[in-house]
Amino acid sequence: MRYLQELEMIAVERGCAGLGATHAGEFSGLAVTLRDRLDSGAAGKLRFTYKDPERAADVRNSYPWAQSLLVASWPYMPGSGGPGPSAAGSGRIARFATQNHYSGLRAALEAVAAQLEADGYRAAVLIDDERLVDRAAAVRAGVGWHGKSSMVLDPKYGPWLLLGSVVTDAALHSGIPMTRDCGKCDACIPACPTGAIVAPGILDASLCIAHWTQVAGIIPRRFRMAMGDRLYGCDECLDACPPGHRVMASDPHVMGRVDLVELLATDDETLLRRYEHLYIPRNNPRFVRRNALVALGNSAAAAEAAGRVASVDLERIVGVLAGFLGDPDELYRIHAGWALGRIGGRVAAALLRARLVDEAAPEVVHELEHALGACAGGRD
Ligand code: B12
Repeated sequence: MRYLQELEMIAVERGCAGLGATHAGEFSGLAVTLRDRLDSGAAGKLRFTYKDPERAADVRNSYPWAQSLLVASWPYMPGSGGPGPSAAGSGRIARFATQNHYSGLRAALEAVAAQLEADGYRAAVLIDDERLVDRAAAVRAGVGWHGKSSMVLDPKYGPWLLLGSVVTDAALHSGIPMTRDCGKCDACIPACPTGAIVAPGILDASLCIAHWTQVAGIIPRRFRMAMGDRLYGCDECLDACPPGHRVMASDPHVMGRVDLVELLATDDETLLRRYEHLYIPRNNPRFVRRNALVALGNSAAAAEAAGRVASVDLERIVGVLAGFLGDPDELYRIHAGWALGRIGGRVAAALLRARLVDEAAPEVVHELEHALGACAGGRD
């Protein structure tokens, strides 16, 4: 117990909210849960822990010597502020990604691992890894409880926590899971714009906006309007969570606002450097630009509807979208076309009509026709 307290001190001194321990045995029922979600489509398109459910459900499959898991939570609020007011041409990044919040957690866990190694034990740091379901480990180690949003919460920081573990062959006392739960509160469930929390504690990733900002390919049309001005991630269920409100209110900083027009003019190398802390599918910046096109259309349409955009700014935005409408990359033509349809008006309609004359790709034609219809009738 004393040894665990010493290790917790190392983590807390480096900024962790807490460190708990649990045995390294299998998480019962987890492999079946992962398989069920894969089979039903609720895992969405991201793989990570779903790549090999049996492996992710028992860390000893990856580390046969493992005896214990030391699990830390990292409060990234205060320190991530909020996105501030929206404006035409401005997008937002979810708070967990406004900067590399994982680096502090990693440094803390590496210090814990170094101490274990200095004391003759084996140790490996696992954060956001395919080989461990971080939330299952955190709950069993007593560092938080499973919220109805599926986030792990603690009483002080609510859901504004990142999680990570050290696997070790030291046999450390197991933590006691928190007895707290969300009680009658279910504020997160109606707060989700796409109904992704399908039952208390169960997220259907295929309906989650954060998921669609992080996968490759075309964003299905029915999620594009719901994305709003989000460039990456989504915080709606976290924002709505009462245990997190105090810490949110204590952070006045405006962070995570992005100039979408500037982003769309930025070269690949610069974008990859700027967002190296984000998970970008195939490390390909075209997926960041795809998100930016959707967010640009939404932000301009919302500002126009509210009478908050100067015509010169709107013209500039329409001009940027028109440029992508002629791009060789179909992905850009599809999302730029949609964004023009979202903004609507005579100029957007004329641009879409002109593009349709030259467009040969059937999927793009279909999207552009839909966008033209939206210009006329306000469809999404
Ligand atoms: C894939 C993934 C995603 C996917 C799918 C998320 C999901 N729910 O599975 C997407 C892209 C949607 C996503 C989104 C986000 N993610 Co993510 N993601 C992951 C990743 C890589 C794997 C998650 C996983 O294995 N899920 C498998 C399923 C089975 O686990 P689960 O959903 O937690 O399921 C548990 C509950 O359903 C619970 N349960 C079952 N029945 C019931 C019943 C009740 C009543 C209750 C209360 C609970 C409950 O038991 C299950 C097993 O523990 C982890 C990192 C990792 N290696 O673990 C990060 C991780 C979960 N993500 C994280 C974050 C920060 C986010 C976002 C907040 C980012 C953002 N702002 O956009 C959102 C939150 C959306 C949400 N409400 O979950 C953090 C969560 C920290 C925390 N405090 O919980 C993690 C742990 C990363 C990290 N190392 O910190 N993520």
